[in-house]
Amino acid sequence: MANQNWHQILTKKIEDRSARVGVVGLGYVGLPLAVEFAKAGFHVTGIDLVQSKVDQINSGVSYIQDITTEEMAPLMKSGHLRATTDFAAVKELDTINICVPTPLRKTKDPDMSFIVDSCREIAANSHPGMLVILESTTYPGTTDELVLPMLTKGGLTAGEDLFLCFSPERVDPGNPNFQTFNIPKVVGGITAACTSLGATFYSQALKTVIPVSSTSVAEMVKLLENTFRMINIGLVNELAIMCDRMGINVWEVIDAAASKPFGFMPFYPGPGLGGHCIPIDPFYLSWKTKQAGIEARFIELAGYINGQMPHFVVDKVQNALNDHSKPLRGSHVHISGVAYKRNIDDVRESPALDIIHLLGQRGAKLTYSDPHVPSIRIEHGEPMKAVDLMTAVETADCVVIVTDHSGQPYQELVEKAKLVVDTRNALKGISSPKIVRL
Ligand code: SAJ
Repeated sequence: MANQNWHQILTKKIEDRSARVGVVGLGYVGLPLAVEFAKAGFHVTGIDLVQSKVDQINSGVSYIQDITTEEMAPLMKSGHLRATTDFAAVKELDTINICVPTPLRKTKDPDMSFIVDSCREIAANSHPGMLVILESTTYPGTTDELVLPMLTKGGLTAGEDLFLCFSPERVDPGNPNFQTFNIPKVVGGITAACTSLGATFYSQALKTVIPVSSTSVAEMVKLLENTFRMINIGLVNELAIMCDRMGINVWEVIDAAASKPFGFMPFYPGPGLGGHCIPIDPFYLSWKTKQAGIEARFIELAGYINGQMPHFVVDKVQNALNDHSKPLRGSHVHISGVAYKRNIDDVRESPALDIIHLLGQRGAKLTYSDPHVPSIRIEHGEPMKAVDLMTAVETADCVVIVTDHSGQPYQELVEKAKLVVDTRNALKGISSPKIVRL
């Protein structure tokens, strides 16, 4: 086509909803995003490598807790949402959101393979007049240094016939108050034209859009948000260790500090840092700053402290049993709750897995219960199946509350247990000589 004003053309197609929207990666970020744009009236094509996910979506079944099958069914019926494993679909798409995983390797350096593979496929099927937005959490500079060259090597020009942005995903699975539609959406482009098109795009389906001046700003926003949490959790974990040595109730300290109506935000100590965001994302930043010769010391220190918490808990269990003249070796220790945080079923990076592994290394006989997690596999260990909590409490020498799921019979647990180590203040308000608190 002659020198088209693609910005104008795409803006019009986005505003009249005729733009064909694509989402690469149909997980807890991509599927809700695809559903929001389908609900806004766009025809959306989801692209995922896993055939079973594609089949479930095309049969109107949701596998994501925040999306109901009832919500998806009409979108399938009306043809506003479909899924495929074939990247050739990109040829027909006007916009593409990349929502693929960005895991860290064991060596704490970023695994960019999912982003690279997706960009390779998109580049192979690209055409003039595309808006591409990377949403996967990554180090500042990824969009400019890695994605842009891959998408322009075929001759497209950013800001003219290719519009490239970064927009951090802020999905909080299971959050009853904030879902994709009403979580403010930050977006920054390679050029001002890219940013404005990205902002126009999100404004069609999401409640609030926050344009920023570049992709690096948008990438850094996400890392600040999650590094802020990780470091503050590290701070209160260190405070918990200090209070333990000084015989001060750290939970009472934090609750009283939280009475300050300004300039304070409570975080709580725990058995360690789990999940696929908070323990991971800050290391994207520290990896990148290291390349620039800057040591991200806060991140490294907080990572160390948070990583020590499982060991701190295991020592606490051993000392508590010792105070009851019981060696850890040979004692039955029951773990109550293994998900990485309350009321979810996700065990990724869960400190419970480390605690079970460490207790096993010291000879404890282990069982666990978790209403949301029927079975787990400990690294290099046999799979474990959940047992009934109160049955285990009857025989365990020590019960360790690692995840404080709601609706658990904590009062009865204390009455029947011989000894309880509470790492989450789940027994707040219950006093008993049997309770040892973090
Ligand atoms: N944790 C503590 N003490 C705290 C808070 C959390 O030990 O005071 C632990 C949790 O038990 C868990 C880990 O830290 O093991 C992470 O907990 P999280 O509450 O940060 O939950 P995540 O990992 O699900 O974080 C997500 C993030 N959302 C996105 O990245 C889009 C985070 O930015 C949200 O703030 C968080 O959800 C949330 O608030 O629920």
